[in-house]
Amino acid sequence: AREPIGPAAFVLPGFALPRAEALLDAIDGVAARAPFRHLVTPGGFTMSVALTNCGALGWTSDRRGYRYSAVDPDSGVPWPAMPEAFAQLARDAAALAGFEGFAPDACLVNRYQPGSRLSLHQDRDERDHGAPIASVSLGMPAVFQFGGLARADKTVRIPLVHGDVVVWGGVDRLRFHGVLPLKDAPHPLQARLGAQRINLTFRKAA
Ligand code: MD3
Ligand code: FE
Repeated sequence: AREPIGPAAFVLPGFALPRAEALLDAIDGVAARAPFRHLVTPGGFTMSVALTNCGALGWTSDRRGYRYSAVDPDSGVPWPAMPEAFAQLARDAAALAGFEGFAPDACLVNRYQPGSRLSLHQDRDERDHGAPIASVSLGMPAVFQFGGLARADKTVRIPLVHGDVVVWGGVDRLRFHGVLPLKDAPHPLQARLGAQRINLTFRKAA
């Protein structure tokens, strides 16, 4: 099933469910080489969301700005390769949303704990705004905020649960969005993940 949330944005409810355990195995492999960390924004705030990356490019932030980097600034070595299961899922989900041939070169892995939030922002650090972004929600539920092309535009709230995939492209690619502070709530992989939400976002950064 696919539910439109914009002219070129779709929720694919439960699309990643059959692959969730395999995705978590792969995330453990990535985090063993490039541990989750809390980045500092150019404004000097430490993000409540922890992140790591895999793929040719990884998103990072420090006092000097936001950027994509080929190496993990903490270790100086390239980010872990993108697991085949990640690339395949992103490609399959994008195709269902009408974006054939999506080949992401960057995967941000965001980790939320109760209270973690992501304030309203645009994703504009990627070179090619023509490519879509696909995101996969695992673990605790969250409420996603979806706004317009101006920060002040009204936002709608979209609940996302374990296994949901969302694809954004075209005219929806630069819409403001965020995640409300996470509430501790149970989910189907509680025994494995506990009170965490993991979000994978697949991008074409270069
Ligand atoms: C909507 N992550 O990492 S899904 C991010 O759940 C980010 O962790 C959120 O926003 C999360 O930047 C939301 C990803 C997402 C990515 C790009 C978008 C949603 C988007 C671009 C346009 C509209
Ligand atoms: Fe974003």
